[in-house]
Amino acid sequence: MLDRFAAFLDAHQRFLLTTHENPDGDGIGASIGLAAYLRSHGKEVRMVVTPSIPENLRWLDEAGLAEAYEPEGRHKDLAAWPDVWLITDASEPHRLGPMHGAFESTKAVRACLDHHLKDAPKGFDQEFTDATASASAELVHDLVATRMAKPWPPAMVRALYAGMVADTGNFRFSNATPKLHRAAAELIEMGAEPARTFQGLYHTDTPQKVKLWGRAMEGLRLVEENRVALVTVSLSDLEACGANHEDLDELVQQPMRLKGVEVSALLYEANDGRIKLSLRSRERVDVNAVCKRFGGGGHRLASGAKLDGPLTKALATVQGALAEQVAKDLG
Ligand SMILES: [Mn+2]
Repeated sequence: MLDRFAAFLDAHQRFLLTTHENPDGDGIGASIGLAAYLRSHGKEVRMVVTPSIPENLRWLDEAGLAEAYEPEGRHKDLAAWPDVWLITDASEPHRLGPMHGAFESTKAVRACLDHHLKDAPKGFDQEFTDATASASAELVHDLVATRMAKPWPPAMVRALYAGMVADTGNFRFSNATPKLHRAAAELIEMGAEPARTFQGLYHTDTPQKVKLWGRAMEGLRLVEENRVALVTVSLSDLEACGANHEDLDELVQQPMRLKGVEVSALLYEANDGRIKLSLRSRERVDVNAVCKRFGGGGHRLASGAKLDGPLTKALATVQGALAEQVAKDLG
């Protein structure tokens, strides 16, 4: 796959690099790494991000390559610029969010570089996917490994390492393969800094967020013989802490630290008054089945849905559905 990808890159000149909406460390890391590779091969490269590069990833982009998407401003004619429009770390065009329309209209070759396990990608002229890779950054690493003399540019080294850290939870998840560790070791030899990367990616919370998590955990409820954890956050909780909805990211994972908890549920009030439900399962309970009952979905172990308010009513509904699913899956 990578030989085919390298030949494809060689054959074109102007590359627009984008990743999924609300990008993560891997999408940004893979894009910045690939941009450095393309530039070293004399290519023109732009990188456009929706809505903008997240605060905790800005240090990866010292050159200021990432342009925040401005559909009414400087990116009005974005679709006309590239020879190749490449999406990294996603293989479904709609994951571009607001950029999707422009992607559909472009005359450029539409391509993706991705490692997600999905059905065959649709909506691309060229697809480069490998579901055995732990991260898109690993794919870029493997591309560069046989095609660029070492040492590689510092920005590339930092970005690829950060992408690997981001997608393996700092080498904690089951996708942290021996091969990935070897690649990461090479990057460290070229200057990647594990401590700085971890601090940069993860230790960036605000006091407002930490207070909100404390408040949410204060209200933690354990039901079904302590196998189900329930956490709720209302708009007034957010207000009381000076926090916002972004601060809820990953909160649903928190109760999974508890021994014996099989399912964690987070319910929070959205601005429109509806209730967003987020579910995580350790391994045995099918939370996708629960979310499907409410018109939502996702994966067996991570899923979401939207319910009508108020929060207390939604909580009771969800609790009932979880009790039934737990009885079914755990007996
Ligand atoms: Mn990824």
